[in-house]
Amino acid sequence: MAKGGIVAGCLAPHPPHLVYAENPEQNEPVSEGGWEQLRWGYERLRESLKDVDYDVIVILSPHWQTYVGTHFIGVEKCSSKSVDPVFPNLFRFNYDLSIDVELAKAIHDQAKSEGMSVKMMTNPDFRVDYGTIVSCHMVRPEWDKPIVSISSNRSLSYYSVEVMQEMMIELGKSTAKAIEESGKKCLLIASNSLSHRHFVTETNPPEDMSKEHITSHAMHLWDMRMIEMMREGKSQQIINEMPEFCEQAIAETDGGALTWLLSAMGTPSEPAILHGYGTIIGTGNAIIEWPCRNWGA
Ligand code: 2X7
Ligand code: FE2
Repeated sequence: MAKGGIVAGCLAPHPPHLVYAENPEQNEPVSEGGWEQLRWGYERLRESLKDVDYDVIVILSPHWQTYVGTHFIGVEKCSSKSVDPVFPNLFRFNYDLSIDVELAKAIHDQAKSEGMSVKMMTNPDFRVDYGTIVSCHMVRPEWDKPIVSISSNRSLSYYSVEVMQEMMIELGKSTAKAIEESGKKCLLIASNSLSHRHFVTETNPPEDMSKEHITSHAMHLWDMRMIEMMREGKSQQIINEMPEFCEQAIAETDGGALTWLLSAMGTPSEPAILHGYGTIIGTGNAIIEWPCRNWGA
């Protein structure tokens, strides 16, 4: 069997506002648009991936939070309505998706053999988190690929960003090894915003773009610093600076998704492609692609 591999890694943020603004048939609320810079960024990412052949999307979302180890969805079909607990006015989305349980189990088993605490989630009524759904929808609205859904182990809450990073680096290596042995071509998604300080009141209508901006200059500077490092291929420096970034920018990278992604790609020194940047209720969001398929073996 030919070796599997990662065709691309993506940083693909999940504020439900993006799906709300797109008005897909699966989402109940109706909008007049909004957040176009980010939605055009997703358009550019989709264009970049349109001729890329892959079998499965592997995604880690900070909104599926598990406190004892990392969990993987282990049921083949998930279908229900996902309602954002904070923004039920924007996101009530009917989803119907397939899970690649075989690959999920392979990553689980590999991580377990490395001593990690892991669990297959087999509850057939499990409600898939909105982070996973929004990022997958924005990257591949056709919903024609199975996914592997990985939880965010909140080791940060018990320990520190440093411990979270150690665990995500290991999970990334286990993910890469299991993918290689599976023979499958995979698209990896880290589903998170960058700076995450947000406004606490909503405008009327929510898509009033005259009110949208970053919450502070400090948050802007952190976001630009992280993006520049990604564009310059400085993955190791990103990992080194992650504790300060998480603390000072209240960054959503605290869920471990970006560290996991960088580790799975081998902490690349190749430059990433920035497809778009924009704010959503004051948080910073970048759509970034690492085109691993072009890097050679
Ligand atoms: O989950 C989110 C987020 N990360 C950022 C902004 C707004 C809403 O939801
Ligand atoms: Fe979020």
